[in-house]
Amino acid sequence: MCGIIGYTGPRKTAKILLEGLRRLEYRGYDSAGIAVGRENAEPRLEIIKSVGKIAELAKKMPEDIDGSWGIGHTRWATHGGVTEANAHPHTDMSGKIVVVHNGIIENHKTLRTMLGKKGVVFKSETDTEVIPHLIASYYEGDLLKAVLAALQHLEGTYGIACIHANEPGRIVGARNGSPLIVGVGNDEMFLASDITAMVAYTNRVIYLNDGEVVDITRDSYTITDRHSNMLDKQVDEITWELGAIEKSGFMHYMEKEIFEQPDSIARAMSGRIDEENATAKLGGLNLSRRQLADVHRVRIIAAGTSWHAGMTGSYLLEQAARIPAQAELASELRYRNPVVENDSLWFVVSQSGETADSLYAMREVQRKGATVLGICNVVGSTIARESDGGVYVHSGPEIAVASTKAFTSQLTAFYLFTLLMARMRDMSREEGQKFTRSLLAVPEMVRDALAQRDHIQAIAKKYCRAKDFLYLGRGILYPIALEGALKLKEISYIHAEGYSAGEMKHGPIALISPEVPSVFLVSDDYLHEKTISNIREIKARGGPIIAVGVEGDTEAMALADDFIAVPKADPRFYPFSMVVPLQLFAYFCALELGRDVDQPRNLAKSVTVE
Ligand code: HGA
Repeated sequence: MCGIIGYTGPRKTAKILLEGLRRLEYRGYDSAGIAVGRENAEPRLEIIKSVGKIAELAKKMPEDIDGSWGIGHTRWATHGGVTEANAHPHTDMSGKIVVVHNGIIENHKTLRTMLGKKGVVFKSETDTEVIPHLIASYYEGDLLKAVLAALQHLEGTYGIACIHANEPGRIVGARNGSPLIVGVGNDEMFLASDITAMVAYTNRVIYLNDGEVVDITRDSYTITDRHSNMLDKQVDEITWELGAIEKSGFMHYMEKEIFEQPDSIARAMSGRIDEENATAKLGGLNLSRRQLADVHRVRIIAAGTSWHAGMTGSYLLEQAARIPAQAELASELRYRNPVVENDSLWFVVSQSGETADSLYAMREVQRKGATVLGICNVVGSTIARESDGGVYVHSGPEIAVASTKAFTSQLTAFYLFTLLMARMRDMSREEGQKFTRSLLAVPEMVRDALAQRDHIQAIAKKYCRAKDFLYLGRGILYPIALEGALKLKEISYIHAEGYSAGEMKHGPIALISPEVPSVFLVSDDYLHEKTISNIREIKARGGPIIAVGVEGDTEAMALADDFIAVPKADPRFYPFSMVVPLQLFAYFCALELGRDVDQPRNLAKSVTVE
């Protein structure tokens, strides 16, 4: 959350910053600002801020604004309302020291009082503003030294970028808990919260770790720890290109990402299936066969959509590999003083690999001796680096705030892991081959589900004015019902509840009326009849039914007011084909209601604050 960009070099700085912010906008979009430095006889900084999206900031940008270094920020407010005064960058009293910040300074009240006593007058309500004032209190002509001294006082999380009007071309950055990446160009340098902001200019990056500080000019960088000890850091090359973060003819990133799923799922399993032995190859787990054989329980830490992927994974692991498994909400687990058993293997699932709740929960269980594997999309992210091993899902950049393709790739990772574990236990080669064939057929299944686009759009048009929805499923489709409801809430702002269909009669059925549609996920497995009974219960009370079911299910078709068919398959794999119609349904409802699909209100991608 919150996006930071810094640039120093010969190009038009304001343009680079604005472009970078547009790419980072999915991280936060309630207000934005930039500071650009000009190297004249009397160097000066120009600061422009605006409430609203980057487009609003762009409108305020003077024609002639230019400079050779600067920083920018797109905000998702945590402390202080959405106002221009609270938008970043923030400055010290002289206006010469300028800071952008991602994170939360937890001791900001104490620091405010301390600085106030020294005569500092604050201009904003943010926690961030203490940082430039603190730096100013130590400044004696060297920005790096002053930043290092100021950092000693800060408690909480931060990724910061800082400039001084009198030190042209120099940017100092520091990281503790919020991502920060250095981009190394030819005669130019970048600093940003994520790679998307600079991939148009360089593919050479350095990932900063917590506790590291970087000092850049257009042709140099030095990285130290907070005690000025020099660090020798590796420069990584990123392999994906600009096209991966463009809309490529689609109206929204979300639509593009939904339609990319046959490819992204195929990528997630590419090179990881051993057809000969009907098992999976997951080199990144860093666990021996013996260690894997000793796993008696799996626990999965995640939040939001990733939690739904983890929950689906837990059902599958239990069913197919006969390993007890449980998905845990990261924000709950961390403060529950969790019991870490010796024979448990832990997973942490996070698209960005930066989700604060999941990261802190992971650290907590690692502290208690757990081995934690990461399932992440973003290569080099904090969770990917700090976990004990894991699986990259290779979805490619996911820009829409509502996750779609990362979800199905996370599912793929769990299906691969289940295959591996099951084959080490009770699953026969023959059964393994059947499972493998089904897994390899998933991209095609998803393609078939996507072909229902127009039909789903028509259904969305019919129902999108409803105020409340219920999403209902049983067994492995229960987490998919939760995911469907979450998608609808996130982007259309329609209230939706996901429930286990069997749980309806224990309370939620009281909500049923002709105004409250229920979306049912109907498998053709051992739960089919039970689910059909649940549909009848709703129907008897006048509730409209939209059913996502299997081709040829005449019973479900006859009962439902609207039916979306997916091809018949091994029922364990329906989570893939059934989540796709729910993604499309949410997308078309949001579109019909004129919502901001890619950047829904109050949300941001990559939740890097608790
Ligand atoms: N605390 C700062 C930065 C917010 C942030 O990082 N959000 O993700 C503020 O409220 O401005």
